[in-house]
Amino acid sequence: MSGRKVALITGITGQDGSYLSEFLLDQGYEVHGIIRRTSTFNTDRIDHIYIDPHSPDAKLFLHYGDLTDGTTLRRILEEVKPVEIYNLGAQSHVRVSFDSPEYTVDSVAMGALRILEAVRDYQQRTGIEVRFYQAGSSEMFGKVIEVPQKETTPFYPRSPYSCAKVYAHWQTINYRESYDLFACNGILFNHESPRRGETFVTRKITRAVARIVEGTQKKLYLGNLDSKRDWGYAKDYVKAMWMMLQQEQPDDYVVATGETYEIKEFLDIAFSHVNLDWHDYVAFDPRYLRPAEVDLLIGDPTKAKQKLGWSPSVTFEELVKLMVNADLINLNLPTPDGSQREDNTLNRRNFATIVD
Ligand code: NAP
Ligand code: G4F
Repeated sequence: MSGRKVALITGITGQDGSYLSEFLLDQGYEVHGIIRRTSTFNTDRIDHIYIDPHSPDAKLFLHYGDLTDGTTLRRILEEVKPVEIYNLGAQSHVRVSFDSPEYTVDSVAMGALRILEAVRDYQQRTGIEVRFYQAGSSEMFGKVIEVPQKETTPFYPRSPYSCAKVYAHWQTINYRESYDLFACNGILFNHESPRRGETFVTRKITRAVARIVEGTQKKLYLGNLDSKRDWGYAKDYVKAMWMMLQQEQPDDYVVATGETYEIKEFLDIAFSHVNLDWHDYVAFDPRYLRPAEVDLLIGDPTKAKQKLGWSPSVTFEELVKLMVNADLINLNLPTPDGSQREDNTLNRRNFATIVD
């Protein structure tokens, strides 16, 4: 591996992209991210680490592009010359993937293929190794075949999103074996944080708790409360991505806590943290049901622990409480345990814009 520390991240404006950027900057990397052009700024999660690129201190650089636009991806690769690529970009909402299957598959499955093709050509032409991380998902396990789920558990995807992730997973292995690419799949179980998108169930709940305390929300409408998830803390999980690319050999790893909880248990902790009973607020709306559900996810992180030396640092209860606290603080409300802001994404210094 060369001594250059230059990383390229797709999906840099997402939950994981923002934590990974912070982590890589701390490790001394020059970080490049691909962002989509939007009519309003969508860079809230990275604004606090963005410095005007004219400054000699700038280490974070942004490029307009899209996973559905292969030409631009190739051009950015040629320009940036990264030694590590983290492919985190995706239409990542499972329920939405049933509404927009073609777009989901284009960005998730074809997007990964487009980058792999670009890396293959670049590496062949320049002889420079580019290490590649593919953001795989526990959703790929889908229907329960084996518990806990590990690297060898067969996939049974149950949504357009997870079918696309399975495709990207196998193409990553195919390119590793066919073209000798240093390409790794992370099979990450659900990971959450105060930066989690507001329409995923955990953040939807913690945000509602804060708004109910504030008095601006009366009810929380949810779908299926019976599914179980293995929920960890996103900050821990992005470190595992980096660890995979620092190994001598490329490989695939499950990243999980090894514990699973029902959504009802998440509700219990979140509401009781502010002395409320969720049964008084939660109502059912069939709109949030999926045509096919993933009932039980629980991962076996033994390989990641043994080979990467990775382990989760935040318990389920701590995770729920830190998310509720962050949403209370966002509304300028006191936290029950007096904790302060752990997250700095609202301390906006600049808009992270490329062309203004
Ligand atoms: P996220 O918050 O939804 O972020 C997704 C990122 O992808 C955003 O930056 C988004 O940009 C970008 N994106 C969407 N469509 C794109 C396109 N066509 N071209 C380029 N970029 C595009 O997701 P996350 O939670 O950070 O997850 C990161 C990755 O890990 C995703 O691939 C997800 O599927 C996967 N994953 C997540 C989990 C989890 O529990 N969080 C678990 C397993 C795997 P905008 O900001 O412009 O929308
Ligand atoms: O929070 P969710 O939308 O996450 P889901 O479907 O597990 O997917 C997330 O984790 C995957 C890793 O396993 C990632 F690959 C994926 O990108 C994403 O980050 O839903 C969790 C559970 C589901 O069973 C869902 O049916 O919560 C249930 N649920 C119940 N009511 C709800 C709601 N989910 C959402 N989003 N909104 C609801 O109102």
